[in-house]
Amino acid sequence: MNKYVERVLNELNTKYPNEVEFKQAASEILNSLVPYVEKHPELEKNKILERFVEPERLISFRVVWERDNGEVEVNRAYRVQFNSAIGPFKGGLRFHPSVNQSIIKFLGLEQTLKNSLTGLPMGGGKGGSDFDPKGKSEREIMRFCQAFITELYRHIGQFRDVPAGDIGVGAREVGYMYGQYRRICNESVGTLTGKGITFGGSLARKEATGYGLCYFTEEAMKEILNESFNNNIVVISGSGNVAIYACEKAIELGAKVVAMSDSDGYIYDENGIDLALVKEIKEINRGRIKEYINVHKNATYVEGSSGIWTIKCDIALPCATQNELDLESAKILVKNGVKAVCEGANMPSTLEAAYYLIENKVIYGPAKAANAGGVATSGLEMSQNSSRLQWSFETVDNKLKEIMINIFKNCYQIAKEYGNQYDLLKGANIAGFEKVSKAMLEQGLM
Ligand code: NDP
Ligand code: 2IT
Repeated sequence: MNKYVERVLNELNTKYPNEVEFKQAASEILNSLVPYVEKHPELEKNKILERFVEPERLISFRVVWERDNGEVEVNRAYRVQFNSAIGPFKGGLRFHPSVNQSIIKFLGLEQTLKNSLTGLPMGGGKGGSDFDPKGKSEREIMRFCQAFITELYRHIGQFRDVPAGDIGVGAREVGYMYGQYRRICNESVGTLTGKGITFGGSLARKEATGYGLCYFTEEAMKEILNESFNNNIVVISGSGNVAIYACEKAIELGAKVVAMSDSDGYIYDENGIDLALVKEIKEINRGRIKEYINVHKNATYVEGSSGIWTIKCDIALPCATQNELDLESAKILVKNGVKAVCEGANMPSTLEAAYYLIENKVIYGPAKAANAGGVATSGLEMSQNSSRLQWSFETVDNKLKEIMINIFKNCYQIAKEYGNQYDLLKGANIAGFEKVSKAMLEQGLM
């Protein structure tokens, strides 16, 4: 291991003993940057890695709101403004009971490299709260979103920091937050992305992460294996925004998707998932994935979501959450002949799982590259807002496809340059970091 990288990782251990997810992300990134760091002594001299892993700003705040029955609730919330060297902070907001400082920091660090890979001028940020949207009424969701923005509004802005959605935050929540932001600031400048289409949202933003994941995977299959989605069997974890639109595009590209999940369990349908039904259950009724078998009696439901990786498939698309695919799952996937594992979720594979897939010559599409289509299209939403225009679905979708193909080519090129065409993880980390570190060096000490 490189001494400089080792020292920076050791310092993180001492400073942040409890931030497990953050240190996992930092270790994955820094270890793969070693060959680049060794070629660029100016990085150590200017303490670029030390600066790169320390967020520019970390805001932690209280959110107080009221239940329908008059009960008062108190939640913790965060916004990490990680790195603005190449543009305004940009990244989603996550509402989930597991949210803590470590998770928000890992997401912010990843976002910095992801946004750099899109080729658009966006820095990295992330935020969220330990608020659990499950079981809350529509009005409770609205009151929480309003209370959240009543604190956060002072820290964001179209040129400063532009939040969007993530787990538990979709168009509904973005709508309530944007409404409150507009009310407080008295301006309509599009400060959040993922907005409704009637008030500045971009067509194809809803589909973008899932579609982009498939564009990336399709290009990788074509380049590396001279294959495509066509006639391949696909397993997708999750059944939220990313999973649903990954499923839609994979089917359109000729694949058969046989399994999806939520945090309770997974469904397996050997005839191919009925996506219209999944949309009805999850998007319209906000129900549970097990309801699927009430309609499709041939399908099976299994409690517990991690077993989904035991299903034999050609392409696996983890689209639920961090660390959902461990070494044991990776071994089963490889044994079953998987050709590609591309990540729709952020850091869904554990470090050991990712390295195992790369070693076994599986096409491994790391999250920061493979799921960058969502934030890239958020960048396109910002462009449309600034120019007071709304582009057609086709225009946005074409730009998205071009961006995803470029991201793959860039990562693949660098992976090959550094000696292993299957190490797209190294490719992505170096490609993303090169631009950010140059921008930091050129802008002086800060
Ligand atoms: P959603 O809230 O729409 O869906 C999340 C899905 O993942 C649900 O099916 C949920 O199940 C499941 N899930 C969440 N937490 C867990 C858990 N702890 N264990 C098992 N399953 C879980 O979120 P998104 O689809 O937007 O996000 C999914 C992933 O994609 C996240 O990692 C996110 O960071 C990443 N991502 C999202 C982007 C976007 O544009 N939205 C862009 C890039 C990445 P349940 O309903 O039971 O909670
Ligand atoms: O992880 C991600 O890239 C997102 N949740 C989307 C961020 C955005 O600003 O659109």
